[in-house]
Amino acid sequence: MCIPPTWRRVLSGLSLAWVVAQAHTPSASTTSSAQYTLPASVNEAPGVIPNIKDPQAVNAQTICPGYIASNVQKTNSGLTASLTLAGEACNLYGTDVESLNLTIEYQTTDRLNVAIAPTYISAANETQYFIPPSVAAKPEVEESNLVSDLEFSWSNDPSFAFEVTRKSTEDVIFSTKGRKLVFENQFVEFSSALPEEYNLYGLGESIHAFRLGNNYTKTYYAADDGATVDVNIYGTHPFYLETRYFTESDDGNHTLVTANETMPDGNYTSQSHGVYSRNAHGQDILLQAGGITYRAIGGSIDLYFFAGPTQPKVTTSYLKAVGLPAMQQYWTFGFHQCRWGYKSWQELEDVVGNYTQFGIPLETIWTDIDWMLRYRDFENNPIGFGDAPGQKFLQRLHDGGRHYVPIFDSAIYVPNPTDSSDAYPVFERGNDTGSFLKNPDGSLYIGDVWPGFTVFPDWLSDGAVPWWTDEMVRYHNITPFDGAWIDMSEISSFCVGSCGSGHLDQNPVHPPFALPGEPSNLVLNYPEGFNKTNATEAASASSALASSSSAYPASTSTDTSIIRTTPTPGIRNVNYPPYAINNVQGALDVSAISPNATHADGTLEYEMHNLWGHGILKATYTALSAVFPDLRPFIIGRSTFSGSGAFAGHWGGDNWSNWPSMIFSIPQALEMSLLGIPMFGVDTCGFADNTDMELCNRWMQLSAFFPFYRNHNTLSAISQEAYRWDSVIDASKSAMAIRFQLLPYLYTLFYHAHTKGHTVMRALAWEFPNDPSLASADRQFLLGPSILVIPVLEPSAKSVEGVFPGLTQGQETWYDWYNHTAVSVSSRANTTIDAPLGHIPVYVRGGSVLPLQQRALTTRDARNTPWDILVALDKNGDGDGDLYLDDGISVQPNATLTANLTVHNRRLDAVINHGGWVDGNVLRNVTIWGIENTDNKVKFNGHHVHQGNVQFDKIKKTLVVSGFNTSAWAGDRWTLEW
Ligand code: MIG
Repeated sequence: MCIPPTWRRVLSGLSLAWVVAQAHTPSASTTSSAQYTLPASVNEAPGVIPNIKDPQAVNAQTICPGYIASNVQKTNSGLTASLTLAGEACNLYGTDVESLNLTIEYQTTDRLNVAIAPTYISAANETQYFIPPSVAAKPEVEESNLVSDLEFSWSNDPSFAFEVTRKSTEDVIFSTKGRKLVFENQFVEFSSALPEEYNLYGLGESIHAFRLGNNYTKTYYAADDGATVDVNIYGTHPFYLETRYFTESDDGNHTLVTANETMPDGNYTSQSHGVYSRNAHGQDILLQAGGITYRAIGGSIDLYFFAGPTQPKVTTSYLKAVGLPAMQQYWTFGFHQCRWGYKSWQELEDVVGNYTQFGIPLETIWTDIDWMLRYRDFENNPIGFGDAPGQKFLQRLHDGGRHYVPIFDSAIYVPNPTDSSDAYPVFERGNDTGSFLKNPDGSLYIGDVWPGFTVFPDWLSDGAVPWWTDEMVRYHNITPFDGAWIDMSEISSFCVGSCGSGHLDQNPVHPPFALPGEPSNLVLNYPEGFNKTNATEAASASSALASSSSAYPASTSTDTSIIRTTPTPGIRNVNYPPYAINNVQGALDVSAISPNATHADGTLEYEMHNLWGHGILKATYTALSAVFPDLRPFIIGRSTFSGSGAFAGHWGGDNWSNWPSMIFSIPQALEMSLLGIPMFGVDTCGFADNTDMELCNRWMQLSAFFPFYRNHNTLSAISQEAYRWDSVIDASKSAMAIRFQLLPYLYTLFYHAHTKGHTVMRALAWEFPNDPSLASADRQFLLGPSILVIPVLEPSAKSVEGVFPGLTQGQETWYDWYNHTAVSVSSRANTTIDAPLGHIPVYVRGGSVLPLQQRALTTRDARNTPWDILVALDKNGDGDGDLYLDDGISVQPNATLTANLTVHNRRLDAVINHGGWVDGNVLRNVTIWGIENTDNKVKFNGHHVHQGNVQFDKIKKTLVVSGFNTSAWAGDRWTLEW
């Protein structure tokens, strides 16, 4: 987050007057002239008591009447009915809507839609009941009169309720029975029973355990907070996966079982389904022992049930409905280095040079807001980031096969009208095209972000996307960047309301808080364990912290007022809705633009808030498609919505340089996987505070197995590039060696994600669906089906505890990546694995055939290295794998190549489908793990391989065959027999 909650409280003590101060920003990009510093009070608002924490809160179920269904009509794809209020309106957190339409659609064989929306939307009470399909994909009926395993049923006893049942098993997957439907203009509540100790996943974005549990409220209100456990953070993805485990008796009856880590081996099965609630409004979703309750402050009920019955099927269907993940360019899987505080092109070039000098791969160098002139998008700071030197640097960088990605902020500076030297044409062009959000009175909505007072693009206006596109094209003409990093898109503002209105003559202003490194914010913490590994430094750091305690005075804010509102008929209170969601920022207009900011078509930000970040990603996708016709846009965005993965990747931002942040990166990545944003990774080595050698060592290794691999750091924290410590150099190189070998595999996984909705990073529970002991496992993970990673996640450790799924049940074989031998363990429970610093345990699943290439300093060079084929045999001596190749950049590649590799009966068959893509790199080795014996009569394409090219290791059970003297993918097929 920009302003950690503690600072937020602390800073609220400043005077209410506008104050003039020197800008202290240690960044070269800041003006050195006197500048107004906004008082912290600009971001203060009366508090609210979240309803779920309010002892006075009334539970709608106790007083609201529910609805009665009538006029039920069958349709080609389902049914329609009318719902009428079953009694006197309760008007608890809004005005009850008298009459609703119910629409049931069987949209595909495995997707059922249950929609409930007001019959008549009154002008006075208008709210955005429906998300326009142009804003976020709306799944539609794809076939009529189809046969589905899902069944919708309903009753009016005592009031309208419905159930969704899986016909084949008679399992009720969603039931509102006994729970009333509440539908008011500012409050929509419905609820379903769930099995005891249910296994629910998803409902991102959150920092939370992978399995969500039944004591958790997921709040959606996109917030400038990326790291706080269990609160609303950047993204809104109201989709969950539920998995139910069963035992089967001889008569075919299945009995639900409660999953836990220590349960005995047994004969289990599982079934999974998915539920997507297409509502973008602020909301709380309560996971409690009895079930799940949705409470939104507007919108309609628009539920999509996905039948599964497996996780991969659910995920595929969900992603086909909301948007399959974008295909990424090959180079984006290289290693990325970023930090807040790089001051010049020269410094970037030095960092790149250092990576080369230490032999560590580096693909992309990034800049944070430091590149901008006074934090203004699309204007380079001539000090350090001049246009011409930038062009020369980028030419050299590109020649070396490397890339450059700058940050773009979501807010646009409004120039000081009284200062002609402050002109900012980017603003003028956007304003002229009506591209910015307005106040209800039609004036510009002016908030405050890095550059000072700012406006915010209105993605519902006709002008905004063309304007944004034009600015990107213009900027790229000056500074040929390769991708876009989109920040602050929640959308954030550092003040409450249109605080800049009438104050533009004070622009630029300094934010109402101290940046890291500014006087009242000088001392940064070190990770846990630092006191052991760095005793001397730790002692001085902690005494500095102690003596600096006055830098963090207790809050002196006197605004302790609390606002509780009650509904006014016919009027919505959008800034203080009667139902207060559990927003981490308190009131809805704190640290975000106000809910009454108004879009071109009259829609309020109240309705769109959680969609703003999705809007800028779509706009940026359009913009980059114009900047780079035919190239896959590379975008990493902060705030996302269901379906954003079709346009962008995402980073787990503003985490901390501490061990818990590293631990949470795994469940967060698995969640993003499930939600269709496979291009995900977190700020490696940690963002806020200082990192240390040990944490950075472990983290550089862990992130090497995440699809998006970027080291990023906050302003003023100690440097944390991989070459800063000897041990981190070695650890990074060894983990990157594996990553680079696996690049073709990772790329192929992305191809399957993009074309079929497969996942890339995978939870153990997904790959081993019949083992309920894995339902919560989130300290280890798989990359695709074949690679298992068991990282060390705590300081001072020399070993790690891990499980090897399916091994003791005799179903799976796991091979140690480093010593090539099969793991043997005696118990299904945790095994202690040796993992000294610099070693990340990685295993290959038996049954995998992996085409590998080699580490190089860039992916461009890696793509020119020889191929090795790794065969890890399963218990039957079989295996398979595949490969997808193309130019690695084009949206519609005109040349592709696929290969299927199968092993059976001591024979590997490679079948190659040529779609015009040529890869001339040689086949160097084929390595087979888990081979019991060989008569050394190895044949390649039917011809004996020379003895000297065959190495069999009886003890390790490995066979290495070399000397092929042919390119791996040139012909139509080849075979190897042993
Ligand atoms: O917190 O641009 O998450 O990655 O370094 C302030 C400065 C704003 C938030 C992003 C972070 C970035 C920082 N930004």
